Amino acid sequence: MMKAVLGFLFLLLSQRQCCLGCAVSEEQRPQVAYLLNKMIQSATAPEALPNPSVLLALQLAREHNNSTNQILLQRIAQDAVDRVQNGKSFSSGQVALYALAHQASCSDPRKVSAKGTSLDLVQLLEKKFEMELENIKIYGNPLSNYYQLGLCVLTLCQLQGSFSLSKTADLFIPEQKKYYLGGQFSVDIASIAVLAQICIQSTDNSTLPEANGTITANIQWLLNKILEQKSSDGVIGNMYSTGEAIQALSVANEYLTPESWNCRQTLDRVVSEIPKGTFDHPMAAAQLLPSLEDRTYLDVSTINCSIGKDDLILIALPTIPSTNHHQSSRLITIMYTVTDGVSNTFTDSTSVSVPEGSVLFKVMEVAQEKDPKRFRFTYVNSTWGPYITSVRGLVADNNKRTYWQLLSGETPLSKGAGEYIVSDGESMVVKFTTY
Ligand code: B12
Ligand SMILES: *[C@@H]1O[C@H](CO)[C@@H](O)[C@H](O)[C@H]1NC(C)=O
Ligand SMILES: *[C@@H]1O[C@H](CO)[C@@H](O)[C@H](O)[C@H]1NC(C)=O
Ligand SMILES: *[C@@H]1O[C@H](CO)[C@@H](O)[C@H](O)[C@H]1NC(C)=O
Ligand SMILES: *[C@@H]1O[C@H](CO)[C@@H](O)[C@H](O)[C@H]1NC(C)=O
Ligand SMILES: *[C@@H]1O[C@H](CO)[C@@H](O)[C@H](O)[C@H]1NC(C)=O
Ligand SMILES: *[C@@H]1O[C@H](CO)[C@@H](O)[C@H](O)[C@H]1NC(C)=O
Repeated sequence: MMKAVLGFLFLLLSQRQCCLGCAVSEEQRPQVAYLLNKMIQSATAPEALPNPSVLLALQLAREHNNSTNQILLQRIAQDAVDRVQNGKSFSSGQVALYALAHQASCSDPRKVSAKGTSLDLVQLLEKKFEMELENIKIYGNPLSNYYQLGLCVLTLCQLQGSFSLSKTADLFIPEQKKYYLGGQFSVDIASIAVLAQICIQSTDNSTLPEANGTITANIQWLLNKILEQKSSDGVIGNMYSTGEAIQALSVANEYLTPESWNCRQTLDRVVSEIPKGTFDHPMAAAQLLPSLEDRTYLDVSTINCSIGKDDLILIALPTIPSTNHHQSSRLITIMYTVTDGVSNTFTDSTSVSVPEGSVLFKVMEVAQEKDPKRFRFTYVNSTWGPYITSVRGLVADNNKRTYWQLLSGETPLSKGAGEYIVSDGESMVVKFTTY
């Protein structure tokens, strides 16, 4: 009897260790503060873009600076109203993140007010989600991508928006074009899809058995695929998908066996990268942070708004010297190539000199200046930095699943053009590709 009870307790404890997620240790706390600091610094800079992912992360953190978050909240409220009023682009996933950030800040996403008007972000999201489903029905592809569809469902589920459960169950049924980008399984997309569907299973008791069975099978498949992407050192996918993967695995406890994943190993691995500057980009920090705090995007609806009311929790912010590369005056030489890998209409190369420590974007600018005809390009400023939209007039098109891929030799970069630091003699390639 006693043995059975002990056995049961042991099982409970070991399960807790296994999959319920894990938070950073006391010794690792300074690394969390370092990331919070990075996010706050960049988000409050005058030229910063309004960034709901950063606000969401700051609100999910254990320590806040309420006045900072209040400023950031106002900025995204204003930006949401501005985008709607002036018909600016506002994708489904963006609307979802803006709504989540409001909810996490204890501000009603159904009553977002700025400039004297009030906006219902949940209703807008319902509409955006419908448009995505409509596009899939007609063209077979969403307007955005399945990462954003996951964000839509995750958000509607938590904010009690309305959406069709059976359609949603079918939406996430495994298919190559949903979860793969350029032949590579996307841990990011899969993780958000898991979070969305776990949300449905844990909040909706009216799901029909058939839809519920589909959702269970979807989740199981996704989790297996995510775990297949785990390297022996604990990284899941790449460094930038690991935070979201931790979130997904943490909420999927019931689907996992204790030996399927070692949360501590994965967490220690990503934390060890923080002092190297790997997560200095505010988006990288924002997507990792919830996992360090043993929180997930599904905790948004349970945030206690009474805590952090009056700047009571302040952050002690030690600055860890980061391995920031400084530009020097020494010039280095890069071989720069732009190529149309879809229709093979052109391949042009040039040798470019830039100061040591420059990013790829700088190489592209110098080449453009030298020979605008061949090397002109356009980009948009996204929260991840400059996103290359066209080179030599050839424009990336989501409907045709084309994009401008960045490579070093033949290896795709895991960072954008604004962040990737080039080395002397390196061969940089910007290639029109399908994903
Ligand atoms: C879908 C996606 C793509 C699609 C985007 C088009 C589409 N169909 O929507 C495609 C496949 C084209 C793509 C391309 C790239 N991507 Co991408 N992408 C994603 C993904 C899975 C979701 C983005 C999204 O919709 N977010 C939600 C919406 C609401 O936010 P958003 O800011 O409006 O989203 C837009 C931008 O994020 C932009 N975008 C997508 N990827 C990237 C990468 C960079 C560096 C920038 C500046 C912008 C950008 O496209 C989104 C849709 O318009 C993220 C995963 C993640 N964790 O964020 C990776 C992710 C952002 N991508 C990444 C990378 C590295 C790239 C590439 C640089 C890869 C390469 N070697 O070429 C290129 C960008 C090159 C360029 N032209 O500048 C990394 C960025 C890591 C980092 N530290 O910078 C991520 C985090 C994936 C990962 N785990 O490594 N991507
Ligand atoms: C909190 O934020 C406010 C406004 O951004 C700033 O003035 C203040 O110094 C911050 N406090 C701490 C402890 O960081
Ligand atoms: C759906 O399936 C899950 C997992 O199999 C189960 O725990 C849950 O109770 C089911 N929900 C409903 C409403 O049937
Ligand atoms: C389902 O949830 C609703 C509201 O959350 C509750 O009123 C109802 O009793 C629940 N039904 C079942 C069968 O648990
Ligand atoms: C929220 O926090 C306040 C202050 O700590 C506490 O009094 C209250 O009970 C909490 N509410 C919930 C729902 O946990
Ligand atoms: C900040 O504090 C105020 C009360 O002073 C509270 O109403 C609000 O929800 C808090 N905001 C955030 C973003 O935490
Ligand atoms: C992107 O932002 C930078 C710096 O904030 C600005 O100089 C540049 O003009 C912007 N580019 C575009 C295409 O909006």
